[in-house]
Amino acid sequence: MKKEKEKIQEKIVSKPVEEKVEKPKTGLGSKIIGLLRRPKKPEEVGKPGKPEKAQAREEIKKEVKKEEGFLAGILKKVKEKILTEEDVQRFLDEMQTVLLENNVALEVVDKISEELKKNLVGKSVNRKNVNKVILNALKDSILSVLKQEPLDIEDVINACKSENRPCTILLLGFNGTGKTTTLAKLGNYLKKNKHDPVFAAADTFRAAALEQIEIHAKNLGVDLVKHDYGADAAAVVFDAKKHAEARGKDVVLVDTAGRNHADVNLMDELKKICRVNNPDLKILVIDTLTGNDAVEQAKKFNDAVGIDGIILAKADVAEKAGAALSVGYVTGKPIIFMGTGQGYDDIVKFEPEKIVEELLK
Ligand SMILES: Nc1nc2c(ncn2[C@@H]2O[C@H](COP(=O)(O)OP(=O)(O)OP(=O)(O)O)[C@@H](O)[C@H]2O)c(=O)[nH]1
Ligand SMILES: [Mg+2]
Repeated sequence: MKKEKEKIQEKIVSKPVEEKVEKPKTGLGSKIIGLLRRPKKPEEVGKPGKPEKAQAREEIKKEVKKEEGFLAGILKKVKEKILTEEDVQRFLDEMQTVLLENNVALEVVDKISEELKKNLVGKSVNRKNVNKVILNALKDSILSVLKQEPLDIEDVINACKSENRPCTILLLGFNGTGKTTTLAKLGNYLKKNKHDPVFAAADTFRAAALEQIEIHAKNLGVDLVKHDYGADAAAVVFDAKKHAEARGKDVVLVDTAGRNHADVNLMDELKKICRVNNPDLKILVIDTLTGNDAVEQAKKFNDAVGIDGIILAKADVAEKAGAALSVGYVTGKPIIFMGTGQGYDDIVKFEPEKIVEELLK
């Protein structure tokens, strides 16, 4: 009798998590959720009869009919399952591929996998809830890589105010990521929140950069401090700070030239701007459309000047945001805003919980 019972238990324990086969959908969320369903093995396909769960239950009932005491215990085993390393690994293998296909950085994929294993292996779950349990654990692990120490720029501005000095916020990053547009959006956002910013035109390098920021300053009714093309960018910021002090402005928003992190001269110029002016916040603007290079950019700019936060521009047009979403984790610095269009109001606070819901819906 004992042998019989053992055989039945083996059958139950080796039973697959889920038998349903679903048509693949598109998108990161549905792809990952799709992974929660294991397709049938070829030898299982086409087998006639009842679903395995019902079949197993019937067999148990037959075998232990007269032993009512055992029935409850065995049925519990039918309902519950201990997630093994193998169960979790099977899901992880495929999930990792989906994340990598969406440009999520390898170290972030490793971190998510490690968290998932830690939270799931050995966990006893009701078979009906296996998918839900894995999905919730996945949400938690993605959230843990998206969430860094929060940063509210208004808190920093107010802290400077209490010291009776303007707050200097510098935007920096690779060529064309969206720095100047983001600066204009921040100016608009701060004005709406009762601040009084001044713009510093510290991109004295790229053709038409001065005219571009001049238009934004005029449109928004914000003071602009500028020198000529080729002027020392550090001196522009210095003058803008003086201007803010003299006029009682509480924020200096600094536009810097786009630069390749591998260009030593331009990186030296950025270091000089920071050394001379000691900005209160150095914010890296990342183009969400950038692929894996976004992670490299974030690391290099952070190593060079020590960034405080990140803004993801062009989030409205990015399909594979995995790399951009990885930059917070690889630098340990928070993503604070996302650019969602080309208009002045197209900027939203970065809320990791919302992003995770969006990714996995
Ligand atoms: N769709 C969309 N486009 C954006 C966003 N932010 C910036 N852009 C566009 O991206 C392009 C480059 O923006 P800029 O602000 O000039 O970028 P930059 O980093 O200042 O460029 P350089 O100064 O040349 O390094 C422009 O066409 C902007 O309109 C955004 O959030 N969404
Ligand atoms: Mg610019």
